[in-house]
Amino acid sequence: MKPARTLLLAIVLAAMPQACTTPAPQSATEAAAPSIVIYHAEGRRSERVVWLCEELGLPYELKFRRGDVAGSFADIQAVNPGMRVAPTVFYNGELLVESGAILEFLLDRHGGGRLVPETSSPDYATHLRFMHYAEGTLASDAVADYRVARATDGKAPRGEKETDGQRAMRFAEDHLAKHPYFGGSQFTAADIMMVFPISYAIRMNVADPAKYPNIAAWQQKVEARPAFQRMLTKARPDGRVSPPPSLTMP
Ligand SMILES: N[C@@H](CCC(=O)N[C@@H](CS)C(=O)NCC(=O)O)C(=O)O
Repeated sequence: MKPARTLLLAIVLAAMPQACTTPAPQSATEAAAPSIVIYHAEGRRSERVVWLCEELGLPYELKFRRGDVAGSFADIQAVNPGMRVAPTVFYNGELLVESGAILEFLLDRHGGGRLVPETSSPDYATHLRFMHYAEGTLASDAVADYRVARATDGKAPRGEKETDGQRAMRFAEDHLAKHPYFGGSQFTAADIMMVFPISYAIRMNVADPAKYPNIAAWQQKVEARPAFQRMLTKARPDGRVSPPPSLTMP
């Protein structure tokens, strides 16, 4: 073979592997965009996942029957027969339940450090405390108070002695007397977690809102966030649908 032809062949062969390689994705975001399907019921805890996705700018598909909470739960039952619960989320087809765990999972994969303090920060322990306090203490105590009242006289507990739910509200109130957020010095996913049990305790008349002025100011502030407002538009377009009955005032 003539030297010129050998050189040409070498050039062609060197170029071939590149020509056969799969084209690179257009951007890292595009490559990483997951499929997130949120099974939701209006006014329920699945709003937390929608709110977080709105904060992070993460695309998601929202499934619920507008104005029909029972229908929304029937759809959840069909895809998650073992645990009919809102939120039920499918992440690239994988089933996720427990709103706190779902938020942590999405933040680990897609947060890029947003809405979670650095582990070395003094806020980190505060953030973690309220991430878990929201369901582990406040929601469980407020729901227990509500159920006990409904099973007895149906009246809002307003005696001298605090119920467990009221004590859990006071602990949150005292925290906000010293810190602007449940995340500590900044808004974090812990604040997203805390909105549901706090509004539940107030709306159901488990706790007297007049006793929690710091909570009222915090709630106004976090619910004014554009991502919360977008969540409302998409996930609660007609307000609360079929809320459980509030306790009656004694
Ligand atoms: N700890 C769970 C609680 C989930 C939960 O109880 N969700 C309620 C809606 S807010 C539910 O699905 N209840 C079942 C029903 O109403 O049938 C979480 O945070 O995801």
